[in-house]
Amino acid sequence: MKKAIITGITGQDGAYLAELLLSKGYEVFGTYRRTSSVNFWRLEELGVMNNPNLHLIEYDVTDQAATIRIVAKVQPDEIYNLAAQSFVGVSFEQPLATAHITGLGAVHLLEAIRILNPKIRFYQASTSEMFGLAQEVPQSEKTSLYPRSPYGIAKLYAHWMTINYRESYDIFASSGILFNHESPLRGREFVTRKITDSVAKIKLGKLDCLELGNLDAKRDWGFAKEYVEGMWRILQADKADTFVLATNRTETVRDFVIMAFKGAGITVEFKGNGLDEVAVDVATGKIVVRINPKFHRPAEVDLLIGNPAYAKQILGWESKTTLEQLCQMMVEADLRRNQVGFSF
Ligand code: NDP
Ligand code: GDR
Repeated sequence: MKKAIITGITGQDGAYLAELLLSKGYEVFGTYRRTSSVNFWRLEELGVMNNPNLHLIEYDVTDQAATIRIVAKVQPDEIYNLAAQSFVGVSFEQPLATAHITGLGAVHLLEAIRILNPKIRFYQASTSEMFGLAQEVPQSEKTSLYPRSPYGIAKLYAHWMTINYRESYDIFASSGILFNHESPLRGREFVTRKITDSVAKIKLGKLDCLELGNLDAKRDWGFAKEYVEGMWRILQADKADTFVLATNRTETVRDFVIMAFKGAGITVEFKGNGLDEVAVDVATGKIVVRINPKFHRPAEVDLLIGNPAYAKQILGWESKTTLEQLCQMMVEADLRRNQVGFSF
């Protein structure tokens, strides 16, 4: 039975990856942080909490000694480093905490592997945010990097350290440059889930209006459950490498808003410009979306669209769920949850 450590098991990807690895017969050691009220709602929704092969371990990725102890104790075959301060907006307010967790955290794990057992396979959760100010369209493994946030820069450091440990110490250390991937398990601060949750609340009469920032940003959005399959394939490849996982389709935040309302049976129309832009419910004339400048970022990533050809060629991985299907799945989940007062 293979053993895997997943850091950040309480997050969206951690939960889906745990479900996948358990279904493949792995013994999974998932790490979570001590907080005043830990929540495992995603693992509960996926129904894996009581799986006897799932072990939950309290751990903080900023603690090097704890990292060594956990790796020594578990003796894993694979480590998936998903732990991060992963919210771009917050990284502008907490650049140092983001650097410690999102940047240095990866190196704590790489050092543990180097010291204890260089045969352990390591996956680093790199991100399309590293492309930042896009130097090329679509972006591939060969596109040069120009991050635009403390988060993107911390991830860039972890990404290059992963490559450096691969080249310096012959460690099977791979990096997945994943474009945005969403699901009903997405955190509510991220724009897609914020939109689908608010659309559900508006539909049910629990909210009047949704406030957003930059509607022009374009993202390549895929379905998270497919992307964790890609992570697993990356660690089963013949050699360690860097892979882009993406859909190769990009849409604006504005388009996602229209799609989400449509999914709840509401037709909206955007009117006005800049900070005065609003979306109106065509049937009632009510304003259902307006701009709040507090959601604008000091520096923005305007356009992301990935080229996943290399992952398809080497891993046989490709995204299958369309954005319309994904959006519909999220709207329906949020409608169900809001009907019963679910609060995550
Ligand atoms: P989430 O924000 O949902 O999950 C992040 C996880 O990291 C949570 O379990 C969180 O714990 C944990 N964590 C945060 N700080 C620490 C710490 N100091 N020590 C240990 N664990 C910590 O992110 P996703 O699941 O969406 O993403 C997974 C990874 O992939 C992240 O590294 C993210 O940056 C990266 N990524 C995500 C993409 C996406 O579109 N989703 C795209 C590309 C990369 P807690 O629950 O306690 O907060
Ligand atoms: P992103 O995701 O920054 O791409 O990072 P997010 O959903 O936060 O933002 C996407 C785009 O939407 C714009 N936007 C808003 N964003 C949020 N969160 N809230 C709003 O109200 C809002 N209005 C407009 C943003 O400005 C941005 O352009 C995600 C995270 O999962 C990272 O961890 C991951 O690495 C990248 O995706 C790939």
